[in-house]
Amino acid sequence: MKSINGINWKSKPIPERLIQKNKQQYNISYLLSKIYLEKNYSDEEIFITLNKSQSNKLIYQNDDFEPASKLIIECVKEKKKILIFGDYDVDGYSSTYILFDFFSNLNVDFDHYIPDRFVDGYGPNNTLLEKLLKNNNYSLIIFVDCGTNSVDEINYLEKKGLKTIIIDHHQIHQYNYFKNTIVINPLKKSKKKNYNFLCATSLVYFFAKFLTTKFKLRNTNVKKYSFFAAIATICDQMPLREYNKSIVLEGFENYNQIKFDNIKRLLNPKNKISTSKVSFILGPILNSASRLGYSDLPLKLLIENKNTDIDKNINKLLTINEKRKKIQNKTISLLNNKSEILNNEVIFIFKENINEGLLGIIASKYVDIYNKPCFILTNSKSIIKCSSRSINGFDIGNLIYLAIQKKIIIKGGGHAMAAGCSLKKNKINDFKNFINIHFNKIFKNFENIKYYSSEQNLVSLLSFAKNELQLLEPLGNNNSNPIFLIRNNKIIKLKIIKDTHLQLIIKNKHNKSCVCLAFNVIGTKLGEKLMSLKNEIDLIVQINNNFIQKNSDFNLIIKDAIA
Ligand SMILES: [Mn+2]
Repeated sequence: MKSINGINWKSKPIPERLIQKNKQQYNISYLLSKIYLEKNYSDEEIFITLNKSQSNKLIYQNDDFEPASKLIIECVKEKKKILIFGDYDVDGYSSTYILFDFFSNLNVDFDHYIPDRFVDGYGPNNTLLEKLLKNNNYSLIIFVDCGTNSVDEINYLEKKGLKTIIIDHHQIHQYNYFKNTIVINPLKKSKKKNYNFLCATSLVYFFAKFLTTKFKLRNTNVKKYSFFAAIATICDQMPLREYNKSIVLEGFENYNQIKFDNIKRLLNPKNKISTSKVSFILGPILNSASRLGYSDLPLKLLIENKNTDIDKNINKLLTINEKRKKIQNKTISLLNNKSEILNNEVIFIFKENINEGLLGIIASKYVDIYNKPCFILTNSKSIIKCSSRSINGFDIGNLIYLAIQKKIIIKGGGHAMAAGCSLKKNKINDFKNFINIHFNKIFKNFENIKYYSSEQNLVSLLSFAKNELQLLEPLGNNNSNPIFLIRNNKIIKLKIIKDTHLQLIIKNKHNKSCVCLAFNVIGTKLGEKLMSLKNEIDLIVQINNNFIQKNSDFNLIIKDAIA
């Protein structure tokens, strides 16, 4: 069944016996049972999803918590100073904030530092460390969401007699043994598969829980921290499955109970908190700061107590975000070489003098629209910087690691879905070829097959949306909103929105009608087809899950159509 977008849509064959078994065991519908099986949910995962209120039981133990806690206890006892060093994204801010808040309750002297994306770059470097150490007598540095591969920097600190704790989840390029450094990174021991996808903030959250018992702090509000673990998990594009699912569910549950205006004012309090609100509203606002050179602003907002200053920081952040959107749209229109994008399996664009802080967000925009891995490059001082985002099945964190080994790029890192690197200008073509060779190896004989869950009609979808869609939450990365096929639709009304999207009303043979949205389709084959349609058409759709959050009218999102 080839579609307008060139996809071969199929329905996943699931044994009838298994569908029936789940249906009875969990007292759920046939459709939901099938979707759980399609997504490979384990029994435990189904149980967690159906019984959300099992909070406070979340525990993660890491062998390195104990030695790391000793370093902190030593600082408290001996009145030594700590520096928290974070990353300039939601995961980094959240990790830094939790430690900041936690240390504020202890009698310990500490500072924090979020590097400037343009001046300092990602993670620590020796020049920066030298500067930070010059005026301060730090004994311990805690790196959060960075540091895993900072071998030179750790050696430098150890030589200076400092101790370090690294709390990070980035892929480890080479495991090094350090004398005075504790590395908390689940990827050190990759056997416990369940925990390989924790973001840095989740690690810090569990570490804070561990410290609470160590320091016998009864009044520390760990609840608030779980919300930060949830938003960092979502914004760092961690798979929303198994343990991460519980973390997000717990964080959202606690969000409703905590009074934390610093964050709540960024979200419309009338609507329920959801993964899409976090990834499309909260995340981009917080991340926009470092993209335009205000790396420490989100943290300033999080740690602010005075109401007037909270307002000031929020307004500043919102202004920066609007500016970011403008520059982003301008850049995208500058890069938009449609034929190059449509004719290649991997999007690879180099353009001079674009804002390097926006590379990643533009790459993820392209992945959303075209469903292809995307690499965006620009010049930065004397080198080239690249930021990339990927699709399931193409691990670009590993790809970057291989490219470093082959000396194609200078340095870089990341995880499966998002990575960054820097390279010399004369290596751009080598890098492009390297990526394409790897992509073709993995997707050899690649037939663009995708699966829809099942054929449904407007009535059955409405009932599923009302009663069961929320039993799949949190929807997002690796746990996507299910896709359905609906046949024989007529388009009875059509409207172009903001020059890029379509809003239409479809009607089936039983005269049932429904509002549909098709995003970013103007100028594409799908858009043309929908706009010129005279006959009936079979559509590939998702339920717009804003429906649950805003209680607005039921509507569908058109993803594709069968010619
Ligand atoms: Mn992270």
